[in-house]
Amino acid sequence: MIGYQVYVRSFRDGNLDGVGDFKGLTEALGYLKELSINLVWLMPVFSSITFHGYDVVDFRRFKAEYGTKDDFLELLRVFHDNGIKVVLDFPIHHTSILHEWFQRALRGEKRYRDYYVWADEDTNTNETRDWDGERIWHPSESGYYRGLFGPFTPDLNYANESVTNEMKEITAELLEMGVDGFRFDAAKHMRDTVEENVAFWKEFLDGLKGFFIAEVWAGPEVVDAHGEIFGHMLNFDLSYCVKDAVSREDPRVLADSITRSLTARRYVSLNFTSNHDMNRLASFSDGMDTRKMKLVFSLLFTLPGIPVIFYGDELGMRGIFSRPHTDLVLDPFPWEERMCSIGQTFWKWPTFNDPFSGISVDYQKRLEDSLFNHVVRWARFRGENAWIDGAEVRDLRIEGKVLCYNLSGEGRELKVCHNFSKGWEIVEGVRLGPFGSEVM
Ligand code: ACG
Ligand code: CA
Repeated sequence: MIGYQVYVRSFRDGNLDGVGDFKGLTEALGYLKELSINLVWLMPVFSSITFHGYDVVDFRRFKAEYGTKDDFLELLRVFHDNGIKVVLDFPIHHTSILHEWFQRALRGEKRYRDYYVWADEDTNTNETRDWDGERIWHPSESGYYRGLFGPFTPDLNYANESVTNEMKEITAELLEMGVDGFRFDAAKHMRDTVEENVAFWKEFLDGLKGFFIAEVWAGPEVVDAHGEIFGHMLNFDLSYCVKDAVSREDPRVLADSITRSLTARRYVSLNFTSNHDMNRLASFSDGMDTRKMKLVFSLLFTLPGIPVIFYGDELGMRGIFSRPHTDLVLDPFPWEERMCSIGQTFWKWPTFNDPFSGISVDYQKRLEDSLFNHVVRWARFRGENAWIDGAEVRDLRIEGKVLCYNLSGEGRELKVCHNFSKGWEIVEGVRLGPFGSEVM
């Protein structure tokens, strides 16, 4: 399988208003097929007032500018007819302060007050997040409420069965509608301890059938603890290390990560190029040149799990992550150099990827050795070798700057070598060009 993470607003426009939408995305089918994509993850599409959509106002409505429910159903129909699964980003850990439930809570309605988490006498309202020191408790006219991701997104109270049941119902409705599954946002934060959190999800997903991915941004141990329940886990460790290794021209960092995060697992690992919470692939560290980006793709397409492309990384779109301006990694996707053709989105001026940057789809398709064509070739290889998803990595070995390993599964076996250096290398009788890869 090959996955593609789409930010709908920036991807493709279907009604000439410059804002990406369901219709545009449906029309991009041909493009996705060129990349052999069979899993599409849509960043939040529910009604919300922000550009990112992680603060949902109504889980039963789509963002108006993305289209109607019928447009969405048509998208599902077309993608399903073409063997593509559609997975929705599902930020159910919190809601927007504008969600009706929170508004009613603020008005003092007991039922809805219990939908959220309020401070009592024992609460330390100066408590901060362990990873960046931001405050967790926020004042309101009716007391302090918990909002792990800030004051605009109060946390839902999953200790309250009514909340769990209501969210389960919404989840079931979406599956019923034809959605294939979800990327559960902030999945590690539903409960205080890892054990409780795992138990929560076990119960929540009980009886629901779908393609479930968890965003548990943590080290392999915590990811593993959740693995069996979801079946698919975003692999932050590997996704970071693959870029770090290529960037430093040293395969050891990656070899360690493969051993740590990709060997003998009871779930499928999602190995992504980058995502909306970090610098884009092309802007990793001090920036990656095309040859290095190519190697990252060659690696991701020859490792077990599911490679996931963050829209535009296949073009080498740049983007430096910064909070709160998280749109800096969400530039409009450049279909052609002028960025002014049918389907082009232009809801904002691109921050890093101006018109005529030489990265558009149209431009790169004409260049035989472009990054895009490189990705298409490897994607085709991977499409023809789907068994690699569940393969095992054997005999991981490093010789100088070359990493070799064997992949085995379903009675098949391949030997793969990757060169992390600028020069030519000959290892195990294989001749490898600068940052080149060979599969035997
Ligand atoms: C998700 C979405 C994100 C979204 C929200 C909220 C959650 O992808 O776009 O924000 O709906 C934490 C959470 C994640 C969260 C990110 C943004 N992502 O766990 O669920 O924050 C450490 C912490 C992680 C932390 C990460 C952030 O442990 O928990 O993620 O830092 O940088 C090694 C370690 C690992 C460590 C990393 C990095 O890998 O193993 O533990 O992670 O190093 O140091 C959106 C918007 C926001 C808005 C919000 C409402 O983007 O602006 O405020 O919605
Ligand atoms: Ca539009």
